Amino acid sequence: TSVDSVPLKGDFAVKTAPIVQKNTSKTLAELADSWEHDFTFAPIRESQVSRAMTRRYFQDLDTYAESDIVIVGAGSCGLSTAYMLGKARPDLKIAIIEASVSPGGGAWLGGQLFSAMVMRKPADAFLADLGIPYDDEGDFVVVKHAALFTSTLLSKVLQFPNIKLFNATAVEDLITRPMPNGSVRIAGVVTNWTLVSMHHDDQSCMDPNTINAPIVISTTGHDGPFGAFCVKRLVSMQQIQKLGGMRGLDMNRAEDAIVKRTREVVPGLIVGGMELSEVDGANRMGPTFGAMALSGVKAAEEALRVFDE
Ligand code: AHZ
Repeated sequence: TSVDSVPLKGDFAVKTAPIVQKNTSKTLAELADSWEHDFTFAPIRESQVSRAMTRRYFQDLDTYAESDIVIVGAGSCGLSTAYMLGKARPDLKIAIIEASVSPGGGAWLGGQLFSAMVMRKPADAFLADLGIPYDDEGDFVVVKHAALFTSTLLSKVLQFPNIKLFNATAVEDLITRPMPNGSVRIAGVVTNWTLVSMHHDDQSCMDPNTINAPIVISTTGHDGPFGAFCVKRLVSMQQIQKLGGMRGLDMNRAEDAIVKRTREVVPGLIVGGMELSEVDGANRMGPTFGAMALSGVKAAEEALRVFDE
């Protein structure tokens, strides 16, 4: 018998007894009078905090293990896609997998280290739908801070009850099913904690998790440490021959091309945003974000076509 076990036995009953929560909610005005007098936080036991988080997370893992749509990457395109899907179909289960701790990808600044975000028309329609204010400069509009765009979009996406963001989680592989013609259809994703994904070379036995879904939408950005993940995997599994490779910067050509080419690249896998530039050899656009928003709108439409069929 360990030294701890004796007191623990009696204690255990007390610790597991349900803690009755008193409704201690106050208005901020009532709080203002209390700082010097009776101010105190409502009581809590440490285990309640752990359980409040882990119970929900594991419930979400269970719920979203079978999803309707998985979005890979929560940058400007992935979040725009999620917003459109969440609005259109509250009945679908949508999981977003984001490798970084912080969702938003490259859309926290407008480009370089500057704050303002430029969107060419007609992408102002997306801002209007979100209720984000902007300066109208004729052919383009300017949001005063890219973070205003990203935080507004993110807050709306996170409020949809049928969307779950799993951040700090990387897509490590794709689930496939054979097709009669010898190719494959994408049928979900293989995931792992990003910190685990980063340590496969020096730790063993860190097998991944999975999410089954009939539609995966990949918006992992152009090639980089994490970018273009799904399309690079399509090449290594011989589902597309090679990548076109993102071309140099040409704002006019790039934005039109990304929106027009947003599509199901192989059965079950829709690609949007800058990941597409790697598939098709499209130009980059630099710091203009209209194509990311409208590629997201189009990716959502492509996905919904499958469910509406
Ligand atoms: O962390 C990545 C980022 O948040 C995430 N991601 C990448 N690989 C992943 C993986 N699993 C999970 N294997 C992954 N998440 O995907 C997100 C991509 O966001 P982004 O902002 O890089 O891409 P985007 O296509 O939404 O927006 C591109 C914005 C650009 S790049 C550009 C240029 O270079 O010219 N111009 C614009 C407007």
